[in-house]
Amino acid sequence: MRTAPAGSASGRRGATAGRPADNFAVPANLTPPYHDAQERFKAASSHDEKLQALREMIALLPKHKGTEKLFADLKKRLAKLEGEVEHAAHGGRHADPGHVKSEGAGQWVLLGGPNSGKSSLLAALTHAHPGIGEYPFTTRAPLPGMMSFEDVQVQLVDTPAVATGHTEPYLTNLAHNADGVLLVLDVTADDGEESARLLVDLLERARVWPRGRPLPADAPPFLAVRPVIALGNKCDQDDGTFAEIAREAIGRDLPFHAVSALSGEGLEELRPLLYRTLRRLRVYAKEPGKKPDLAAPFILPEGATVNQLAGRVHKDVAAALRFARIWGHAKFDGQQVDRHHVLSDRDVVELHA
Ligand SMILES: Nc1nc2c(ncn2[C@@H]2O[C@H](COP(=O)(O)OP(=O)(O)OP(=O)(O)O)[C@@H](O)[C@H]2O)c(=O)[nH]1
Ligand SMILES: [Mg+2]
Repeated sequence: MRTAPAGSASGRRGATAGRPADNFAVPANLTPPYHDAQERFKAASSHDEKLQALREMIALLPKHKGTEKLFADLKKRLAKLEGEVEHAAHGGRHADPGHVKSEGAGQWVLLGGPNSGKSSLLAALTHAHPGIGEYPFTTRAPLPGMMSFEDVQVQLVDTPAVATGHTEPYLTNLAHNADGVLLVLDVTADDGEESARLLVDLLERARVWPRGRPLPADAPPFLAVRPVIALGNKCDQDDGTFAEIAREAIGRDLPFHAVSALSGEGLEELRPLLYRTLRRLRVYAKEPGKKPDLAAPFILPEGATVNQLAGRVHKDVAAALRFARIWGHAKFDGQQVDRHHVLSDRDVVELHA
């Protein structure tokens, strides 16, 4: 084990003799972004935050002879942390609330002020049964649910409220690691503008950059460019004054949808929007001479090729693939294509190995 830099280890919480928890031997020439990531590593309160900061440190470490040992040390710590996160994900003692395993076509995290209706939306769109209450801070921990849309499932994650002095620190990680973020605003609230500002601040701390917003030249590193959609909930009670103020505060460039978890208004439009915004493809694989399993599409990113589908079916199929036949958007049914062919949503693909 490495020796710690002078003065860094003693007294630190979690440190063992001669083996500091959060300190690293420091060679010269480390850049300010590296130090910044290291500071975030030290300050991290959850496994996910630590993991993210550590990955950034590794990426930002100048690679030369003088940093070889530090590089090895960082990699070792990364492997250890990844092991711990894996353990937690499987019900280990230290389950991290900032980490919800993504399932289905993709994960949307719902963020919003107390009583904005996050849990009500989760209940209306999925089969999950979150606690719903008139009083604030009903939800104490993230809760996932699966939303059906046609033949796919999209994951929604309900979260504890975002409020001054009460925001759970792990929400930044949850937002950063999600495929998309839903900002839930209560259109009947008096403090709507303030709630919107808190959400904007949270996104900034989470380093989530709304997809479609031009990136500035001085954009901070490691931004997660993700779709962000604002929902104006409780539109059944909207008197029309709120939406404009909230849109201004949340950012006019963000898509804004009026919904009501109570009356169901806007929810049927929301399902396709959430799926389509993830930019995924549903592709049905079939074996020659057999029917495709239309109930179980493979979900691939937009732009995926026949090769990627074959890899998902089995690595041996991908290795031995000679060609494929496609039914769907292709010019004619059963058209023969090679492994580089770009797939479309709902293609049926027969793989010939
Ligand atoms: N009128 C109306 N009331 C709603 C709507 N959605 C939620 N509510 C009510 O608003 C209150 C808060 O709803 P929740 O779903 O618990 O809100 P939350 O955002 O999960 O709240 P916290 O967990 O405390 O952060 C409850 O009394 C709901 O019945 C809606 O669309 N219209
Ligand atoms: Mg709730």
